Amino acid sequence: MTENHSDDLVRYEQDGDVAILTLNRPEKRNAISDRFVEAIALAVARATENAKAAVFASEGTHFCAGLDLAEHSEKPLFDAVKGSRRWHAVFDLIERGNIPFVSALKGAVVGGGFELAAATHVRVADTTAFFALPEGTRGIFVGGGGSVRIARLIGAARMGDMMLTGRSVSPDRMESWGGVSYVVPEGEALTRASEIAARMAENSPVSNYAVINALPRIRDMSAEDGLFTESLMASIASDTPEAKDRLRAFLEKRVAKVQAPGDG
Ligand code: 1HE
Repeated sequence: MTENHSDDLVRYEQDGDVAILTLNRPEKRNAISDRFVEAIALAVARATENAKAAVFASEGTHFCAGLDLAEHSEKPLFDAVKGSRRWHAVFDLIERGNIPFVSALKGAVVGGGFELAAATHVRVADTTAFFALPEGTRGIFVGGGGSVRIARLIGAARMGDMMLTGRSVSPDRMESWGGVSYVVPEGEALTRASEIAARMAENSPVSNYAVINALPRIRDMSAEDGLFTESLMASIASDTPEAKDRLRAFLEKRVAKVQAPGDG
């Protein structure tokens, strides 16, 4: 495992092809300040350059308490707009970048913390995780892409309920809503997320790129445009030497078949 502190707010480690990005401001429950957003941007760029998949993890008992409310409360209006647009730009590097991201969730996954998790491609929560959107309580609104990403993930009605009531949602309920894909015992989210990322890193990078970039765009298209785009993406993906090698390896029985499901 190599380690290098590009910014101590986000610790960067790499294990083979998998980068581990650890939110590292536990004394403030990993609340995201402007400097924190830039540290995430740096770490994401580094992972995208050097790794084939990445995991967002967290120091302390919580994933992330969202926007740094102390910093935000001092911001003039235009700075708040620019700040929100910066979150959008940085989270877009995660959601529609070149490699898949997995988030390992525990404790508070709140406000902007949930928005960050929603920008990753797979979410793994341990049983201590709780999800909340307390923006209504704080007199603000989501600004980190949640009205698009979280609403599409769990549905605008459920998101509206969370925002209007400020209630906390358990990992099991969030799984039934489609907001997380795996619920694991306490303390095991990072291990499971790392295993999932390692599996993703074995895929063809072009296939991963297509999943990350084509799928969400196709969802936003008409069915007719989506099907046409799918044909183009499928042809590009399968026209690579890597795809041809992988297909040959299957036909020559040199690789494992698809397995029946294990424990998920
Ligand atoms: C913070 C923040 C923060 C903690 N900004 N400083 N997010 C929220 O509304 C969630 C606010 N936080 C909480 O409800 C709780 O802190 C937690 C449930 C996450 C954790 O509780 P706990 O008991 O472990 O910690 P704590 O004692 O509340 O907090 C420890 C310190 O972190 C304390 O500072 P200290 O100087 O008194 O030690 C807190 O003030 C500080 N802290 N959370 C700033 N968020 C892009 S738009 C997104 C909009 C949003 O994200 S809205 C949701 C904001």
